[in-house]
Amino acid sequence: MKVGIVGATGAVGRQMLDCLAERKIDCEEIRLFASERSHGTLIPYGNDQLMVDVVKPGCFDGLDFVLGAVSNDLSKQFRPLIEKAGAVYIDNSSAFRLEKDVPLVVPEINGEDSLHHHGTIANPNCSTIITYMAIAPIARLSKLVSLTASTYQAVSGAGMKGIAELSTEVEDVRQGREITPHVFPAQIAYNCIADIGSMTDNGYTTEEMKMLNEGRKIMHLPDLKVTCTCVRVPVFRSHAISACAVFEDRLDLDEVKKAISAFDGDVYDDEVPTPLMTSNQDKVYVGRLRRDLVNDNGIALWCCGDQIRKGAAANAVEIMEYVCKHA
Ligand code: 11C
Repeated sequence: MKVGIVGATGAVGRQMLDCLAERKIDCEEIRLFASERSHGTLIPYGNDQLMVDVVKPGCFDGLDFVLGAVSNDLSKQFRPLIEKAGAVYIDNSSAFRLEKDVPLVVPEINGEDSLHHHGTIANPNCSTIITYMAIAPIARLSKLVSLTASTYQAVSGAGMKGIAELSTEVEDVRQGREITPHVFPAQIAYNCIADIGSMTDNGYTTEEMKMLNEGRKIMHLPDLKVTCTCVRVPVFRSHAISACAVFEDRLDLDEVKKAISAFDGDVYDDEVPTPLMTSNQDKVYVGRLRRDLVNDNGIALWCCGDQIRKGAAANAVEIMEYVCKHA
């Protein structure tokens, strides 16, 4: 298999490369692409080092898959070149997620959808992946009707620059220096910011609307109702979500725990999962399962997952594996 990664030097791009190595994917060739600034950078891969190139005419020729970890604008530029070269593009941007002909896939939930691609497959938003990984096994017991969620999103969701901003601000606070946020809309050190993405007309942010729109598509539930509040928290890695989901039936909590434990990619944890304990691994941890006190058919839970891995890079690599295995 010949694989390319665009955006190879970012947090998600680097993790994609690590995932290829960890999962021992048999790659005959790997080509890394990034901006001019990173041209010539060497990135370790196993016992080798791979050199980062820039995207130029013909650079995708002969590749089977290209994994994308670039902005929406760059993704729109690269997609036609990748498709023309005959490679399957697995894109982590939000540019094409809601397009009818682009499957939006979490392999454990709707892997089948990836087999109906027309050249591009989209990787969902990170909080969306982690939340529905927790909800999907329950939704197999009874139809999911609605979801109310609040996210607690790590700074690395905004890439390397988000990590740098939290580190800098913590030091600035310690030294008594004035804080000037650049990446986040307010100081993130010792703070929480309920403002991720950009504001839309209905008072929800773009990030919050992904939980609704992408959730409907992944779960094949066009009428699913979702209310979401997305919050940035001063955590380096792993997003956490407090979710309350309402189902058609009143479910037995032990049955629900069993279903979550049996679901590929999930761990049910009777302790309280935290971002620290779920960082640097691909599993989604679910805990605090309890009956909703507002709606008889509601279930409340807490889940955590590494958003650079399962929320982005690992999910993309799993999509590639799924397509290879089933095509
Ligand atoms: C964040 N979830 O934590 C965002 C970043 O739709 O894939 C990813 C945005 C997306 O800031």
